[in-house]
Amino acid sequence: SERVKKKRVVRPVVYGNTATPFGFKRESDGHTHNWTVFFRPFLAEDASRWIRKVQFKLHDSYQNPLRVIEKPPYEVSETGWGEFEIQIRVFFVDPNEKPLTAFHYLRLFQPSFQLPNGKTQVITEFYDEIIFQEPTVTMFKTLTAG
Ligand code: SLL
Repeated sequence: SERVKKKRVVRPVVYGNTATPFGFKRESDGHTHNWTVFFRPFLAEDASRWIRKVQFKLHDSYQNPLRVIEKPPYEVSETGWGEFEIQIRVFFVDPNEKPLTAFHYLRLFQPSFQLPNGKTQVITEFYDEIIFQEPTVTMFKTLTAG
């Protein structure tokens, strides 16, 4: 499909996870943490204008490991006991624009911060930029529309 020559559009994004320990090991399944993995634009904006959906592929030990999120916030909250790599796939509103794949290693134990209430929280997040090099006409319009 038609592309906008010599144009480049950059979208800063952030992805990562937070985790909080239960403070005990759950008898029924051995789970020890609540966690949330997320993908979001760095700037406050409605990313659904240019993101069609975000897929998070969890470890096979989870039921329905492929989680598809069609609206912001693009995130999955779960419980568990172990760390593993999550594949994040971002699909754009124009299907002619190739989906983006990122990998995030889910952290449950490090880096851990003390909250004012004495509880601990793990936060690990990464800044990145999506570069649309000669985007499709549709995508360019969507990305640059005021
Ligand atoms: C490990 N390689 O051994 C990793 C695997 C798997 C994590 C971690 C629970 C899944 C469930 C869960 O936390 N899986 O019970 O649905 O550390």
